[in-house]
Amino acid sequence: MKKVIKTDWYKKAIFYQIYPRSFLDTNGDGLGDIKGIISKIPYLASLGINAVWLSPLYDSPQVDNGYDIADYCNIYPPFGTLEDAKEMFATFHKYGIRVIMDLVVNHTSDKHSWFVDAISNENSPYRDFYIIRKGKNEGELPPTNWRGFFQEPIWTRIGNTPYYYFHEFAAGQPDLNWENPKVREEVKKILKFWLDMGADGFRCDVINLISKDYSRFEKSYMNFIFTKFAAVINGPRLHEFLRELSEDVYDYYDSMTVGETVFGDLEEANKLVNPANNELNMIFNMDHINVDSWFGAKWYGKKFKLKNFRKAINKWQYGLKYGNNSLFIENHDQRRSVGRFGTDDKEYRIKSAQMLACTYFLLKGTPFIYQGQEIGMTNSDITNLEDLRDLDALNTMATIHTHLPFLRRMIRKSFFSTHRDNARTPMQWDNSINGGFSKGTPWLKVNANKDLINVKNELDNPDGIIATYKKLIELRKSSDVILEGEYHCLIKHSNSIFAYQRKLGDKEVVVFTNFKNKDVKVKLLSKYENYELYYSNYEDLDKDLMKPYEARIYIKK
Ligand code: TEU
Ligand code: CA
Repeated sequence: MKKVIKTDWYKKAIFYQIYPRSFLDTNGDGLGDIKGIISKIPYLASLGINAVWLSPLYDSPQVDNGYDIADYCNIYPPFGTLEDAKEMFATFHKYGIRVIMDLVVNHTSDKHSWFVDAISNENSPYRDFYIIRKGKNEGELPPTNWRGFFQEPIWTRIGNTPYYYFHEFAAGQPDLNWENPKVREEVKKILKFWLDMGADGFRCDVINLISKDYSRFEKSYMNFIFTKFAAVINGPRLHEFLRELSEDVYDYYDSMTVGETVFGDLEEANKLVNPANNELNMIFNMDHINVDSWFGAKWYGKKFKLKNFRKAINKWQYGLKYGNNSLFIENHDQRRSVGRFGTDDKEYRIKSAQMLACTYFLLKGTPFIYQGQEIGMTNSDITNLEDLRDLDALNTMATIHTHLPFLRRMIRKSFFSTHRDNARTPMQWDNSINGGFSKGTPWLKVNANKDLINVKNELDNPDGIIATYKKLIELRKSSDVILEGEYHCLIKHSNSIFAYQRKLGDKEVVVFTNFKNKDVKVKLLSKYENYELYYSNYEDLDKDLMKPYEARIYIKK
């Protein structure tokens, strides 16, 4: 095989993220499936998007909805078959849409044959695929008392042996030992398998956790969060490992990668996406998403302040030297954006969704739309723990019940508005049974507002949210200012108005959005009176005043 000259198509990509189990169920088992995805490709194409990211489709016990993979080269049977996947790639490509898969290789499932073999005996050839250590006191205690992202103890004992295995996420997600070159060779085989089948790249799950600093593993027995972070985040060989994947695999395909980085910082990011380093094309940073929580722990809510949001946006817009920023306000781990960031998911739901769309979509970078975001889907209306499915959510609530019972009531409210199932409720297509998602019993409760909020209603509404996204996509596709222009923040201190300019030579695109549910005076607006108004979500515009959740886009040609 020969190395290819990359077209860098990701720079012009407009992504749509599909969460397969909640997208469309075609056989009534309550789970979305590949046939459902295929049947909606014309709809996706009609939005104007030209790339999709698919959350995991691989065979998996679904402990973490597919982020626990038992067989990387097969499809989870309820989702379909490899033949279905091939048809899906081909159909997307026919519509000019590229497809990236979710690559989850920081950990596997505990049902993966490597892991099953690894724990079956100490001499297993797969023993060193994982991170296995002897516990303290002949195994009575784990090597350390650390906890992982899902609140679980980070070490789980292997049967009644003195040994423990390491897992940053659930016990069903043992971490791979990337120091072992055989692990890296297996990962390369997986990449090739999918690229050869038709995938155009990967969204790389928690990619900055793959290299660990084992020298810090015994530093403290106690669960000091920063000691643990230093041991697992941005480890010493991260850059080297990623380069190896590029040189051995990605260089041979016109593919792209976007890495999810956990608590990633700008300095690391600039190394990861610097083309000279040949590691990743883009990364997801979470700074702007984390502004309304303490330490990124979503249920420890913090009041949203536009100035913190702006600070996070500016940091990355000005600070990322290479590659492209990934622009997003939702994904399958976050609550819905309407009703968040100071916006309203009731009276001003549509205006709010449109305003947020304008705020992030024309920034410098590559935008992502998460399924349902284009119709302004709201948080789940589930109020009982029994109806939730996400293990992160359930573990968290269990931890609070056990360790912080006195905070239970207080946290309950923020918990229900922030857990991950909020974004995972079934897609609302129309006002038929289960919002058109499934004729069976959906795996997660459909929101009761499905008769009001659904794709059919949105498509019928020329002033709706889909219409806004279409306009934004059209502008992105036709404007070199959006593609290449500089970013300038126009209003630096307001806690109501977000305003920015994209500039290329004499050409400009200017965006103003109002994050408040009231009128706000904006003197600067009059400066743009003579520019062409490309879009607004209101009819009669004031010269220097913005209505609740108003958005405006001006163009100077
Ligand atoms: O998420 C990584 C991650 O650490 C968080 O976004 C996490 O969900 C959050 O901190 C918990 O509150 C990725 C995937 O996007 C997520 O769906 C998986 O569960 C996780 O990795 C493990 O694979
Ligand atoms: Ca199904």
